[in-house]
Amino acid sequence: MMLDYQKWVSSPKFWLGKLRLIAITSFSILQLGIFGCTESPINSTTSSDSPANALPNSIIPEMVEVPAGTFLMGSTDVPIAHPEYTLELPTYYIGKTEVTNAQFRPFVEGDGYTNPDYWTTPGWQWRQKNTITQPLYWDDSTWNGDEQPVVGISWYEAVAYAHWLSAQTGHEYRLPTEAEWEKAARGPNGLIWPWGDDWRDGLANIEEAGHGVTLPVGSYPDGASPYGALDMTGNVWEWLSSTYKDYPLTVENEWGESYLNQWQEDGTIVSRGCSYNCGRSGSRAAFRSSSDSNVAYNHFYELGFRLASDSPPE
Ligand SMILES: [Ca+2]
Repeated sequence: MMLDYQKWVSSPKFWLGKLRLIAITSFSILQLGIFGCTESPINSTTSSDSPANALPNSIIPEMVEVPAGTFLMGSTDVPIAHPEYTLELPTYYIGKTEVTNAQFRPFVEGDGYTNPDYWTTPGWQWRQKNTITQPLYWDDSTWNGDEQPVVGISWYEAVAYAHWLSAQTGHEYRLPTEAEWEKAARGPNGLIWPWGDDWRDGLANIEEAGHGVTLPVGSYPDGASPYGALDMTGNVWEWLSSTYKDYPLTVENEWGESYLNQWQEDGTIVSRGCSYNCGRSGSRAAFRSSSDSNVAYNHFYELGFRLASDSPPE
């Protein structure tokens, strides 16, 4: 995968994408000059003018389909997930794995940390104030293997990456909502763990597996959810687009400009999916957690993310 990325960076297609992006950015600045408008940084990243398919497929996170329909959310057995209730979602797509360091690398080495177009307004202010230019553990060999999930990132960086990838590919990626994450993990009938209702050893990188560190994503293929999503419990916690709310939830748009821009540094954002450091009770797929938007700055290396999308990538 690293080889593919290096080939991509040195390819004419990469530099063509760069030039296109510069042209789009320049055009946005020109628009501001002519019309005096305050263009949304978020809207401009999802422009259909974005360079299409500039990245090699190996760098783009793989997605699995979750078909439309109802599902069981919450659990009477998990105190913070009361009550159990039914929701319905349209078809959507979710990352087969957590986003890896190799997949995050072109965002770091490209203009991910220098172009405010990808960031929410509070996120960009946070990045500037703290001079954030890469994930916290980017240079730490314990955490930075190509196939390990990216960690040490704030929610702001996860959102910016989704906008950046959308701009690179012309396909809109986002973070999953809490409801989408739970259905993808538990299937339509509310499984206790992604693989079923009975605990089985050797299906997840949680504390009792004894690794004490993140593993390459997808290291437990037999622990797949009913839709084929991997590491839905274990390896790293995963940022979602949802703020923490009491159940029952309703299905809402959580990827609009005003929604994303409302979360300041103390925004309470849900994370799901358990880490290598979770006990068995926390590894239940209904278990909920949350963190402040800027939590990477507090040295948290158990937290990464996976993507979602409304439509299948081409
Ligand atoms: Ca996980």
